[in-house]
Amino acid sequence: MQIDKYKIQEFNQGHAQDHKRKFDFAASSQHNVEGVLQKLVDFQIGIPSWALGTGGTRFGRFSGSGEPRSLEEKIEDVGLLHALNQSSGAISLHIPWDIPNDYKAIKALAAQHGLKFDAVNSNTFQDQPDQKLSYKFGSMQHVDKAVRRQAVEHNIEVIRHGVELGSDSLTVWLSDGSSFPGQLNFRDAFENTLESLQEVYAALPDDWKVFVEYKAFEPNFYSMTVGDWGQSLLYANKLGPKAYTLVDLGHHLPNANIEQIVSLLLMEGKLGGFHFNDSKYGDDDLTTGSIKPYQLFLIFNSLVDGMDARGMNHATSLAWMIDASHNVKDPLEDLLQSVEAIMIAYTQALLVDQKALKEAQQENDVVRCQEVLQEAYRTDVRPFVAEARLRSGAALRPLQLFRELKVRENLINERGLKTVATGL
Ligand code: LRH
Ligand code: MN
Repeated sequence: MQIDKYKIQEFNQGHAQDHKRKFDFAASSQHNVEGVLQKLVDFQIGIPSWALGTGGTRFGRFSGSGEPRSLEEKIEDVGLLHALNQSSGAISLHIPWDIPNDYKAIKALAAQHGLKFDAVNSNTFQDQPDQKLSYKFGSMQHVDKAVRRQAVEHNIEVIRHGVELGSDSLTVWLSDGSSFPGQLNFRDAFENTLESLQEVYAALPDDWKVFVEYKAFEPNFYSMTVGDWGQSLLYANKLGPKAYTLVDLGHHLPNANIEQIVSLLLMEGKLGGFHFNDSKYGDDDLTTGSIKPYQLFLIFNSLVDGMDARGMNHATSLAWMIDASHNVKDPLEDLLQSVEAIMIAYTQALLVDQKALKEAQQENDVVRCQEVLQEAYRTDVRPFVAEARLRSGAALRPLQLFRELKVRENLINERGLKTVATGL
């Protein structure tokens, strides 16, 4: 299914007056509105190919309908999102869930939808049917050199797929760790993992990056061999200038101060990118901004402050990606809400009077510091995000148009009721 441009223009005409009233009001009390809007137009978020179907838990999966049956249909689905918000201009593939069988055709299809290929993801957290050695006790940490070798070769194969598709980064998330005290020698596990990552690093093309994604627990529940930002930074520093850390918002211990972690990784020049989602307890992979929107704003405040301090281009310097799993929502509606939440948090952060905040911090005027931050957080920035969409040829209200055009019903007619997408 494709959404015709005129359907979007027609929809926007119906909402133009209401939008103009709200935008003019919002813009009247802000400065550098054009600068903010240009940053929003340029800001593109990578959509995970593994989150276009319905997810589940070990207790069950309630299948959705009209889910993509192939990589081609996944690219079409991301194309639908991008047509509606012009902020979803990239897809992040997971190998072997999405092995491209015809690189040329897949690249052409993606280009047709205005999509790039973001970071490619390796998978040594599952055993594939034709796999010789099991990853039950880990992959790059494994005590058996042959298992580590197998994991390295898989990552090099993933890089090869990425090069063919025009991607320029590899995300390595290792489920490696232990579930019981004594099961693992932490030092050996670290050194084996570092040695394996060094072999993968050596295979990276010159202009590529490798993102080392950390996670506090699951599927191992006593230790994870890349368990927190410090361990990920240790690997990235020991690997070299092409290695960075990747922050998945759901991969922290309860009450971790993620905005501080982000600020320090950025200061060190070792923050590679994000997997945006939200959570209340564990790695819940819920809709971004659905549980802790203030934390998301504070993270973007750290990002804007840190990126401007290093003169970084906001849109292109980091990998902005979503990583979510949809157990009860329509996957596409969930992703539309996540992109909206990210754009809102970014806009609020762009409106923070950083100069006033710095002055208040220098005077230890704690109350004033909070007032400056919350002035931006409590500003309804949705008219700015909508105006950026309007200027990009997208819909003023993507979710409403998604429903009015009965996109899911159309996909069901095209694909059938009981189709299941590969992924989580
Ligand atoms: C691990 C993770 C990782 C992906 C997987 C799908 O929890 O966040 O980024 O490989 O989810
Ligand atoms: Mn992730």
